[in-house]
Amino acid sequence: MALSTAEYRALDSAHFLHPFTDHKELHQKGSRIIERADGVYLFDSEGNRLLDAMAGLWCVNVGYGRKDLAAVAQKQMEQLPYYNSFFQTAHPPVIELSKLLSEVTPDHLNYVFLTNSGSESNDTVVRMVRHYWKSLGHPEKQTIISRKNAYHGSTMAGASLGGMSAMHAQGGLIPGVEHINQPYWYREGGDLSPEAFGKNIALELEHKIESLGEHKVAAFIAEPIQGAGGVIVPPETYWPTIKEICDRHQILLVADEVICGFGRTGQWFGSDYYDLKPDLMPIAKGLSSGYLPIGGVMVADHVSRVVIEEGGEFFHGMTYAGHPAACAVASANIRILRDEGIIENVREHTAPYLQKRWKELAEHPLVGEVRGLGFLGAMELVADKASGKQFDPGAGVGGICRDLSAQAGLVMRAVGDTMIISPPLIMTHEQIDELVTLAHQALDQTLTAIKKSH
Ligand code: PXG
Repeated sequence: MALSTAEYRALDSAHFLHPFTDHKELHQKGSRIIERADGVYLFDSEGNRLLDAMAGLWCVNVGYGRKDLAAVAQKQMEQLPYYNSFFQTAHPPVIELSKLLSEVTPDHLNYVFLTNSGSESNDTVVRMVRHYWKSLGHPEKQTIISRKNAYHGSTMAGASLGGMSAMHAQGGLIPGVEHINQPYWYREGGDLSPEAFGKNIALELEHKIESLGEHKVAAFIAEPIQGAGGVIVPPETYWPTIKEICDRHQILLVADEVICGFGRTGQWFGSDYYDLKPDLMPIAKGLSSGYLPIGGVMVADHVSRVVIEEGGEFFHGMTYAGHPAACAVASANIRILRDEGIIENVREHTAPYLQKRWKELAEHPLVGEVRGLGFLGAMELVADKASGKQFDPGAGVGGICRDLSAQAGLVMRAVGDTMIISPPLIMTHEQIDELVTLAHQALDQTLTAIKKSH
């Protein structure tokens, strides 16, 4: 089907309900139709080229246009397009992927439960941690502690674990989830140093465990660096304090690596970067670089032992989990990340350069704070640079900047008035320069647009 942009837009508006979208607003504007992609660039139906600083939705880690991944999918679909692993069967791609995952993830994580998405992975986390404690004779250990402004997916359990207030307001949450504050120093740190704030916020976990009763708490879940919440890089004191609290109490630590995994921090996992040693580790996105949908939960040896030896049947699973083509593509993607040295290159060369160049944007009059780590970055747009005063949320400054940025040829994501990047891990020095130049241009144009509207 090759239609004009106007025809695509009309059909899109007539028949397609988009995720996380205000449709009334979209129908007035019309969707941007992305037709193809190569490397770090997207091409739309009007012939525009865009530098994709979001790697799709934080996922296309090896970049677009890998014909070898397409060839792996085709070959696997010809050989065995589908089979399940429910009833005591398996197939070569699912076995190979499970083994590869045990090799690239932290040493104590040697089993994987496969799913089709990050959300399903977090549903699995809820089922598994409760099953684990029940199997050990603690059926009352049910509550999972999470954080405000966290994102753990859009299924009922994912949204409940998440701390997105707008999603919670839509209702339908599952019981047994409690939220503590996030380590968001720039907006919530007050007069404290980042170190003192990080420690205080981590200690909220201890207070929450004490107020709920340790015998009722199953797990704590957190992203090593909050992604969708606005790339919130925790102060250095945060994770060591959290880890120490988890070690001292009988609760499981779940590191949601859906965004931080597969090289985004310059290490294989955020858990490697922060030395978290999680008991469960949900993964998705970079697992297949988004080429096919797949997710999973890595399970620590002491948890898998209970699931295998003491839990009886684990009543949980999805038809397409461990899909042969998705597994084959994920394995090939992991080998690309490993054998082409992509993660080392990010760690040693391109991430330090990206962080240096990205942080130069802090000079801009619109920018209150710039932060980042590895191939993740955030930049807070403010009404007053000195005080950090925010714009009226109704003004939609982040959205204006995102749209002007796309017009200039750069995809950034706006979380409120925070501009976010999470580029493909193959981005070169020259492309990083292009990213920063275009982002600067978008900031200038945003400033002009704001001045005009006053
Ligand atoms: N955990 C984390 C940390 C995520 O970032 C999920 C779980 C859920 O994964 P699935 O595959 O079910 O989407 C995510 C997903 C955004 C945005 O607007 C972020 C995500 C998904 C959609 C939009 O930044 N992250």
